Amino acid sequence: MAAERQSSYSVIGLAKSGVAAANALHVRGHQVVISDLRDVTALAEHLARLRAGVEVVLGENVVREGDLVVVSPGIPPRGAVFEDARAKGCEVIGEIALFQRLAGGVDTLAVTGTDGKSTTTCWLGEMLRASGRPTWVGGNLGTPLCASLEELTPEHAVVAEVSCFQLWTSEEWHPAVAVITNIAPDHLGYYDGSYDRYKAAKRQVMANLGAGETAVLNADDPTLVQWRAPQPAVTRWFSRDVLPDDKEGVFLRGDTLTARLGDIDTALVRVDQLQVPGVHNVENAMAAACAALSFGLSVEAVRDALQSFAGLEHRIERVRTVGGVTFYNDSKATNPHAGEAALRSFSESFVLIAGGSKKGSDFEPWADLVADNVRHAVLCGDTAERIAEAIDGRVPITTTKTLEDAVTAAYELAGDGGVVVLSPACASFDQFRSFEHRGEVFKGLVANLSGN
Ligand code: UMA
Repeated sequence: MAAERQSSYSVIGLAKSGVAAANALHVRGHQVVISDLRDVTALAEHLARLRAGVEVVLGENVVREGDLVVVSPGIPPRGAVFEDARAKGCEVIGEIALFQRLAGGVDTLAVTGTDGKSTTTCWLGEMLRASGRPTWVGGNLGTPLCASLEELTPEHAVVAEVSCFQLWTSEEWHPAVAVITNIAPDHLGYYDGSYDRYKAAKRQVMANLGAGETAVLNADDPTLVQWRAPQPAVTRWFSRDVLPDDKEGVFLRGDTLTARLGDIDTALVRVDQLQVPGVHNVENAMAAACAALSFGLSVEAVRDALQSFAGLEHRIERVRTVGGVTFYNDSKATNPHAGEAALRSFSESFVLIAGGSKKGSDFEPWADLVADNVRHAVLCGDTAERIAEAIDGRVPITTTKTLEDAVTAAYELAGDGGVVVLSPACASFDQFRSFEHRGEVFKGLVANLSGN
């Protein structure tokens, strides 16, 4: 492998990816210099995780002549580093490509797309775990792939969320299964406004698939429906409609997620057996199931995980049903835009708990969705008054001082069969340390409710 032949590396960016890459190279006995434009104060948290013996340069990016250059995803394509590396004849690779060079052929399943990639990645991870396979889940959703290297055994499978930032510098990226959830203009600033370059980066996820490997694409997406994995890899599909006879994959027949592999259609689960709400989550479920079945997992393992997955923590996470009321925690909705997903996710009208600290948000478009989807709003925190103004009498409102009082009020208002969703549309700092802390407190309050 090239990474083992090369002994000297310039790692660019001293945040999560750079530190994981530098540490992985250092333990393998390579010479590493890591550099970052920021200063020691800004990088203190990352410097604390860097192994002693790695050379550090701050305030500039350093490309040493003859080095293999490893870039972090946050280095934009127009960054001076690429020019410098070209001038010095250095090869440049991204952190995920380095992972593959060092991981020695570990089975990797990759998920990219504009929306839904974190949920699909984690759901697919649950399916692998349900099959009994040791599984490591990470990548763009938080922990860089190089950080897995010290934990992986030959039995492991890795489920990787990969972003366009990671893919465009990783031409050799070669998973066994590649999923693209959907594609829409995003991050165009990074690509100097070019949607074509963004699409090309996403497409890179499946560019190296070979015999026995599979691309899983969204048949309802106008761009992706035109794409195919390179021959001889297989292309499979997921869709909200019954797939045409010439397409294999996972699709909705009525309210049942159904797999078609070969000529056989197999019912997996009904939509109401999924714990996470919303059409977007049905799509995520189908994408993950299609990837898992393509990787050879049993229908039983896929069914188990389809039914047990409770969603990502703090993102429309199902908490508990108590006294006939089901509670969801969407504490990660720290602004009105992020709060819109929850408002679109439930078929029945629900009780919303919203409000938090002030940051000058525009609540009007969000409040229109509240008016259409919420039957009672319980407001607390510094923004309660401002949100009430935006709702403007279209939904009944109860105002409380604390989250504890809000949970009690919402529980009573929801009644048997009702749904309560904490989706604040605001930051948490008026009463909590972080959105995670707010979500934990909410889950604790719900755990303490009695069913009588
Ligand atoms: N820097 C330079 N020179 C430059 C530009 C930046 O030295 O020319 C430095 C910066 O000062 C910074 C570092 O390089 O210290 C950049 O690091 P980074 O932004 O790549 O940060 P990481 O902590 O390594 O995080 C990255 C991903 N960040 C981005 O893609 C911007 C994280 O995704 C990912 O979780 C992490 O790797 C682990 O894989 C974040 C993200 O926003 C969550 N992703 C985008 C998204 O999801 O939409 C793509």
